[in-house]
Amino acid sequence: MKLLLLNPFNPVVSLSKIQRWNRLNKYRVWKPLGLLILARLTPPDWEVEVIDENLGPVDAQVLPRADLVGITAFTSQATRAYELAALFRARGVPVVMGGIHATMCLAEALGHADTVVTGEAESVWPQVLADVQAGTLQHVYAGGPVSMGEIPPARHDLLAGRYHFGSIQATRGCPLNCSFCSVTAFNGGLFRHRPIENVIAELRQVREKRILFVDDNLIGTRRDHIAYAKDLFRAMTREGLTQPWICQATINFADDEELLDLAARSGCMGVFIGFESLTAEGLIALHKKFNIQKGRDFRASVQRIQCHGITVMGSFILGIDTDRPGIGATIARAAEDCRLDMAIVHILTPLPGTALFKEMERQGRIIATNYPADWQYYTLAHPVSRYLHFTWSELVQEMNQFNNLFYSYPKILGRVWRMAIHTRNPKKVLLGLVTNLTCRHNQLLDRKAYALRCAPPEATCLTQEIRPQED
Ligand code: B12
Ligand code: SF4
Repeated sequence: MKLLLLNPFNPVVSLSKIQRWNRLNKYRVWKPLGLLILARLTPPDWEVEVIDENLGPVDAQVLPRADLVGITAFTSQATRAYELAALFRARGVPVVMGGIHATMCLAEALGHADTVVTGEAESVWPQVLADVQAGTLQHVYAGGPVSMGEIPPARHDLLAGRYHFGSIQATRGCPLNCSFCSVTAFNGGLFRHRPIENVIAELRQVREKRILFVDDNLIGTRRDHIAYAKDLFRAMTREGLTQPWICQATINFADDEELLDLAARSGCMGVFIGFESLTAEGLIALHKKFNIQKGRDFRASVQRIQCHGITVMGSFILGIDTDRPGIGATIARAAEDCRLDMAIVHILTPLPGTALFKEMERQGRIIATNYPADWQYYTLAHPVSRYLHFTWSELVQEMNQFNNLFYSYPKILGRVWRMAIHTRNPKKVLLGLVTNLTCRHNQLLDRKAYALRCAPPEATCLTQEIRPQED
């Protein structure tokens, strides 16, 4: 039996549109860990092939005939995922979909696939395959939060050599529940940890020289979460598994010197932190009050992390109801003042399943609703709703303003110079330079996409009607 597992590209951000010689590409693609776990869970009487379209688009006509096709998708990949599903189903091949989008939009996904697996798939995937063989495939299989000891090591041997970073996961879920984030809706309210010995055993199997911990929040927020992270980092160092790694974490990463020291010793070279908003009102609107607890000083926090040779990438959200015109430049200046090594700005986007989606839908604010075609714009780089103080083009201008200021060549060089001072490590400096150049290049691609997509007439800001009187 032949199984094809597919990770679709998004034509709006697709690498396949980018010149193939561009050496930055390897830094833009990330191993699809979920599919590599499914490959591991697949019994040996199935021949498995994993295809990541981000490495080059699939031509369904020339692929060998499969007995089953499995497709994963974030929301922004759903448009292409459904196209692929249609191509394979037209050839009589059953298609099963899974992942975050199919879980959050089950009824929609069932209209495009023979079967949908919702939630985490470890507990149900062997049954799906057995049912295919028995000819008794069901429409829906409900996975769900699995016991963390059940997660097998991913098939790291597949797609080896194509990515700059390997990927691994130690925790699932997040103790917080920000209004714009789908993690808690998908992984459940409990923040769960894999047994450390399983993570260590899996780390030995990663082929790439650098590692991305895909965890949404590797360190968590409570004392016991942080104790787990410390034990994990100690075990990595003890076992000599100290290849460079990066992760996502909340800002409290900065608050524990021992944690930072253990992370750095075990190879931590960078952390991605969601700052989201510069104001208390903005953070409250996003349900992320956590960032302002204990009178948090962002700049001091960033510097404490950098003192350990760890670079900090910050992310911010644009278009919150508390944001006002000029916010793009304000964020760029604040990110510079905080001495962030990299920064990225996302447009406030209602992703299905989030509190934000429900709220904006209730208010009738979501206007990119020509589904599934419009899902491809849910990349957080495109406006998809109406915003309180910005029209679509004003929001795009704010985004461009941030990028012009933060990713100008002189600013990039200044940051790389600072990185050289605080890391004293040429490899980290090189990675910092490449990441900065990649962010600069990505936003140039976004601009091309903005130019192709005209704002719909209803893309006014919510305060548009009162503007003439204001003027
Ligand atoms: C790593 C990562 C990335 C990597 C991609 C890696 C990759 N190739 O998969 C990068 C950096 C490229 C990325 C990009 C984006 N990401 Co991202 N990303 C993640 C992250 C942190 C981890 C993904 C992961 O590996 N999880 C671990 C694996 C094991 O879980 P899984 O993929 O869900 O798979 C399990 C199940 O879902 C299921 N399953 C999955 N697929 C399938 C398929 C079948 C057939 C079956 C049966 C089962 C099944 O089985 C698996 C085992 O249980 C997630 C958060 C999260 N917790 O998942 C966000 C997340 C997926 N990303 C998100 C977003 C929004 C984006 C972006 C749109 C925006 C951005 N700038 O970040 C872009 C997308 C750009 C595009 N191409 O359109 C959102 C998606 C929400 C949504 N509704 O779409 C998430 C959930 C984060 C969040 N805070 O909400 N991301
Ligand atoms: S802290 Fe990050 S992962 Fe956790 S809920 Fe908020 S945005 Fe999601």
